Amino acid sequence: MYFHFLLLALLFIFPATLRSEDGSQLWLRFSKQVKPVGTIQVIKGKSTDVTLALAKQELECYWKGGDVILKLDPSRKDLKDGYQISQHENQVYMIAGQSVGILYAVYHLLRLQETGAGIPRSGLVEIPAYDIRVLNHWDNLDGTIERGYAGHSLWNWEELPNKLSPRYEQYGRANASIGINATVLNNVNASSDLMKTDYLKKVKALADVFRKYGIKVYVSINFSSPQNIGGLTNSDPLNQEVKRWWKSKVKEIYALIPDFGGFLVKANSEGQPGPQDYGRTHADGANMLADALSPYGGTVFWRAFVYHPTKDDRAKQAYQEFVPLDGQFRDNVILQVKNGPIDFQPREPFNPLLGAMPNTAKMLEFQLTQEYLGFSNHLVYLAPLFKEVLDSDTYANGKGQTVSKLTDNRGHLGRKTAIAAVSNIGLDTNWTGHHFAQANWYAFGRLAWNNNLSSVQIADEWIRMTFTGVQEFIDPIKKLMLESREAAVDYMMPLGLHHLFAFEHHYGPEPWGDIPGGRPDWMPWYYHNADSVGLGFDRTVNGSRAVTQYNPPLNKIYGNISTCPENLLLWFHHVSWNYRMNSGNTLWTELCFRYDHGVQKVREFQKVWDRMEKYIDRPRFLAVQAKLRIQARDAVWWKDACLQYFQCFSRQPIPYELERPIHNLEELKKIKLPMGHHN
Ligand code: BDP
Repeated sequence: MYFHFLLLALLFIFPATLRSEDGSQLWLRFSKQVKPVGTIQVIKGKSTDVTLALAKQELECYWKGGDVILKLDPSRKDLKDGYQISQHENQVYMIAGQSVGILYAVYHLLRLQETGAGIPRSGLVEIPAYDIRVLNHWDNLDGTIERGYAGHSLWNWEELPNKLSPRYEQYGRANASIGINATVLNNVNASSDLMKTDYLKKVKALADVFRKYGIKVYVSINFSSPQNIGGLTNSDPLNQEVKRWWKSKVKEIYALIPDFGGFLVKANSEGQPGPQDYGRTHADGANMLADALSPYGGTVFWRAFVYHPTKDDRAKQAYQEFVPLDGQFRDNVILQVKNGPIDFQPREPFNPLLGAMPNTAKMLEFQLTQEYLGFSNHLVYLAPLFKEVLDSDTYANGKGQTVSKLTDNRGHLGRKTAIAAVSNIGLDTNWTGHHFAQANWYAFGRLAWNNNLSSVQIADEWIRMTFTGVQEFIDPIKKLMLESREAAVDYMMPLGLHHLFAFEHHYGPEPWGDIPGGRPDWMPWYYHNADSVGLGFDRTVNGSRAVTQYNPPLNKIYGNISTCPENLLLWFHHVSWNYRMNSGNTLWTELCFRYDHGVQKVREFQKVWDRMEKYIDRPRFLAVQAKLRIQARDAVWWKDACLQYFQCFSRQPIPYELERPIHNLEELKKIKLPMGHHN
């Protein structure tokens, strides 16, 4: 008994030292305070809100400052689900229109506490940049995750709705702490089964857990559901019976989940069914679902990721398909557009659709799961990629129309705004496989809340909360994180190269990849076009003309080899091996230096990391160290594979001052499974 008491006391007094350092707590590593310092007062009128109660509880547990007053003020509609925080003497005053705003304010306060920052004298007001800040899970009903590298799905469909894993609460809390307020539970390559009543009850069970955290549940639907599970003869969106089927399905859903968010739809893309199967347009399909959802306030996210194996450049197809439909979508449809015109490559120009279709609500889709960035083995901090896209000027209607401005609450058409990211989380103890991949989940939430935040600031916050406030750790690790995306671009696909991935797994290099009779637009040669003359995809007016989808002056800037940014050069141009780059190097030499630079960077990251041993716990230190070793080996693999393969065309030596290849090209061609990746 006494022993137990002692143990309990120890746990209470030394939580930080006894805490298991397995990454499971993410950035939420607040230590419990022993004795409350101040009082927490709630002014809430008649509300008996669980979210408010949760907000209060979080403060009571972790707040080490003085008195706090939480005030719900329904008249403050201007705040949306944001909040206002001010400070008078030793008392913090927080106001929000809605209870979720109070919860967000509480996490803001705790973040300031953990990072050692203070509340500005003048106070602060936070209003989210986007209304819907949503994670897309590509989780299948059998528990696997498409492109998931952090274990199985969090959702245990077999045990639901009766058994609720404690992970569901933790998931809700983690998302709420960064302002994420929506989740799409299942894969865009959707099973119709999810629309069956048994499954909808499971969805309801999850929605009931997440509600407290301000998170609304959405699902991906299979467009052929009426036919697949409803017994109808087709799923034609203009068929009255089909419309009725969806209407009654939606009614059933809202009876179970009154605040259900809506549907995400991948239609007529990569073999998925859709309205075009019946000669209808994407607008016909989206509007039919939108009409079913609209009486309940539901939203349709209609994906623009469509392309077909035609003769025309894949990068052009979504634009060609959707631009003629501008203005035809219902108000509760948002077109969900991947950040680039191809597919989540290490670097793409922004998707030209984002600067088109002025009469259609559009939202960005990012990918947190590192399908094309080394899975959960490579340390790649993605905030710089997100910022690059958000800050891109589309020149829609002149200068200054950035992607963020056109998609967030400043540019909206009186409709809801949204931003999505494909999740990188699974059942792994540390949620994301790589401890540093947590930073990408964190960064997405923070940018969805405020797209003006900088990559530096987000990294700084995240490091302080996740690891330590010691400056000797923060400075070098922040630098490493900020350089990591460019390093990955360099060792994988520098200068605008893209899609050199192995077809089977998208992990390692396969620039030689070719499946006889396979779809050309799934083959690396389709993208790199290496030949004896040079390298790259000619998308100028003399080539595929994809440049014409960009607003002036971007069409000219990208279309002219001497003004095209070098980091996108081979995206837009077929460039001769001896072309002079800005550095004075030829294209071939520059390519060699870039690949080498990427490798050297990862070697440097290893050195930086090893010096950090004394500042953090051993388990996480060792885990990251092991991952960096894999990344370093992979970087060399990429460099050796790509340079030796392209050398067959350039017929020039790798500059002699650079490290020589250590792999034999023919051996590399035999690799079938991702190296270093556990299956
Ligand atoms: C590609 C993935 C594929 C997804 C598809 C999509 O390889 O698994 O289904 O995107 O976004 O990146 O629909």
